[in-house]
Amino acid sequence: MPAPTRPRTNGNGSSVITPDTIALLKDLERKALWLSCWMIHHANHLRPSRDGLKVGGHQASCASSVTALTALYLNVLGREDRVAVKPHAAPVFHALQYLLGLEPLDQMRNFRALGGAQSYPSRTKDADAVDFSTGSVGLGVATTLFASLVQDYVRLHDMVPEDRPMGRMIAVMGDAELDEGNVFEALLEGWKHDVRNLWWVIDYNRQSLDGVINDFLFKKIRDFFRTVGWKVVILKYGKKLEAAFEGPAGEALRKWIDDCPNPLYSALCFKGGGSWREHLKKDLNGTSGLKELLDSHDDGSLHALMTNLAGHDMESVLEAFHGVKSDAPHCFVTYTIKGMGLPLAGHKDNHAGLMTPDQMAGFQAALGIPEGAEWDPFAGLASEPEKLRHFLEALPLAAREQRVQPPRPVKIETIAPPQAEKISTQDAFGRILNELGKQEGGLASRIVTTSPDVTVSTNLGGWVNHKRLFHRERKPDVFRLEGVPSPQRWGRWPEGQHIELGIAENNLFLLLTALGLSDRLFGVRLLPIGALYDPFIARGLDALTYGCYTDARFMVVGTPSGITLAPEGGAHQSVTTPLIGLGQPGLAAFEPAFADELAAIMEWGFGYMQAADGGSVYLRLSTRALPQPQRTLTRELRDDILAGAYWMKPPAPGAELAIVYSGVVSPEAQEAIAELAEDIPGAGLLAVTSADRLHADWLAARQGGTGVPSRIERLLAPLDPDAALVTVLDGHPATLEWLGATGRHRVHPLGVTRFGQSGDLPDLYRYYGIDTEAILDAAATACLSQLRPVA
Ligand SMILES: Cc1ncc(C[n+]2csc(CCOP(=O)(O)OP(=O)(O)O)c2C)c(N)n1
Ligand SMILES: [Mg+2]
Repeated sequence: MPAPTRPRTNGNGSSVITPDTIALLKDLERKALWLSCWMIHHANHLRPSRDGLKVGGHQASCASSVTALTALYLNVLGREDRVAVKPHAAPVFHALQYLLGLEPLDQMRNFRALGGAQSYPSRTKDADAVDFSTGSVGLGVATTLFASLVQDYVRLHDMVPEDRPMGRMIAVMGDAELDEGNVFEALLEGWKHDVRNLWWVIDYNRQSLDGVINDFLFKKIRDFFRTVGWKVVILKYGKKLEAAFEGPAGEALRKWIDDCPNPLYSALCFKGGGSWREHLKKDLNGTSGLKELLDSHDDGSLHALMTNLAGHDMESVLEAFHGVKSDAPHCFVTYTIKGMGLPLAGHKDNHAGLMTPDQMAGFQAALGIPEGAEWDPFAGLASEPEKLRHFLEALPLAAREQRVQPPRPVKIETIAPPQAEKISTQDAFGRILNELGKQEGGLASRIVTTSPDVTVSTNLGGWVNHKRLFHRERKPDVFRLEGVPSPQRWGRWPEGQHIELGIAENNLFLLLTALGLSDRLFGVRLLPIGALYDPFIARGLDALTYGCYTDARFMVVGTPSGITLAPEGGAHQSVTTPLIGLGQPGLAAFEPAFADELAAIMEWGFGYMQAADGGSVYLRLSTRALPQPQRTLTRELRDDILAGAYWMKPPAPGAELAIVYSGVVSPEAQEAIAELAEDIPGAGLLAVTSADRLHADWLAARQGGTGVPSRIERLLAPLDPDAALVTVLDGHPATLEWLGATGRHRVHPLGVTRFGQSGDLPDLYRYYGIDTEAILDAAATACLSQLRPVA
């Protein structure tokens, strides 16, 4: 489906790049630079410090991308475009939002203070229009790629009006972000999925945090991007330098700059006019026309000429952006200088460098900003304030209405558990989705699944057979056409509802992030489900954290999990994922044992993913088939399952022992409680479906200080106050140990604390001490220690 073409006009419908427009943009670029530096200066030097800590901020990083960001926000962007702003240029973003009238002054005054503008752009915490959070470098960048895939998805599924122009998903990124492997993982995946409408603007200042980077990086960048089908636009020299290259010494000058090592160029940028002259005189001695060139420039104008890189040349940047003629992904390598225009320019240590109060005063004087007018949007600019105001008000981004209309909630139908006497939670998950896959419209039409090359082995095969793989192009299942028997039907088409990824788990979580933000990016509610082997959550953990941080809503299914994966061995067995579930903000973690619990949790989860105060959901599942309790969930039991725990065998009042289990070790716990029936008939068996929800509820009750007991306290109330708890799960015991802190109960924790290994279940459960015998031993120890007099 061709994207509607984008008019090359601004909000007034007039031509975009007139000399008048450029003059206004240059003025506003200066103002954005000033405001970003002032914001940082104010936070560090003028706001009283109560703790003596350095506040920080990155003036040099801001200076290097101010031209590109000004060009984008104040000229190029339309209302459908979405941008990930380089983390350390957050102040420029805030300044531009302020100029657009979208950010109150208070936010800038409180930069890096509680409730103020955030250090790095944050969707959830900033008051203005952040599209993609950034901070952990590389992740926001790659998310724009997946957002472009999601944009294609919602369009090809006819979920957005056909006449809505396609937005461009844009990352303005630091050059060192290309050191992050996740960026290349994403590039390859983007190539497979033929992503469109994607721009990455690389702030090629050739500096990272610690120093100056390799001279020939740009060649590698160019080659990488071309290899995966991107158009690469290199913006190297500005208009002044281009003009100088036309002169008699032009060729020699161009060659000198081209050959100039990055460290030397950076050092000269820092040192300024006289040092350029010295080097050029020495290195280009005898070049005809050089003397005239040097004589016609004083030190200041020679410095301006030699630092006239295209990334700081508004005209060149605008030409490049407006010169894009297709929806092919574009990479702009914009040559810049870190700290351009500031006394920090080019210095290798400038990343966290701050201008001194004297330097700021000099900068303020040079810009003609009167004292007291530091926050004024137009003070010191050449253009008339009225003209600037009018220009800004007419921009598409300045309009007050929301750029995205929130979608209506998707109604969640009842999810029935699969009927089986014995079934694993992974199998139940597959069957639930298989049933959903038979349905059209409603909930089923909003579910999108994805998996990093483990679709079949996590049991998504049935769903995919119904819904097929998503791809922009229709591609038949060749095995099927050739009559090769396979239970999998893997045709790809634009209507498909499963996005198959390569193995990289970072990509899984970033795609889930983009899918899980679709309501806020594109006004379309999707209910994404991602499945992967539980241990490999750790491989994509920063991306999972990023997704949660940015409040994307998805369901992640970690399966299989734990040492229950027995013969597969230690490299595939997860130990600490329950602790991730417990500790990760924005993620409600569950470890059900039975199919009916899973169905209830999934049904609830689809609602939680849409609730204003909801979040994402993590299900830790297993391939071990367990005998199922023959029961119909009462409303009360269902509520208990969702809240995190229920008594599978209620304790007698005053009972001195309870066994508490989570997940797949349910049979062992049940067996142990049955064996104890004679000796300790009152002992209870507590099934924990979500240590995370229980814990959160307990913390809230404690911290709320209302005196109302938490759910776990209410559940444990029938026990003797000194009762012992034997806790057990196929995962790290700390997941349940905290139960001992809720009262006086003594906890005897069982679980896995070492890497797993191959074996069968009896051997492994014995070896790691989570079998029935281990539970009974722990119960015996608990009861014995109870008899001992307290010292
Ligand atoms: C994942 C991650 N690792 C490390 C950092 C710390 N860090 C912040 S900025 C930076 C260097 C960034 O250099 P570049 O991307 O080139 O930005 P610029 O030069 O434009 O400031 C580093 C290492 C981080 N923010 N995220
Ligand atoms: Mg850099």
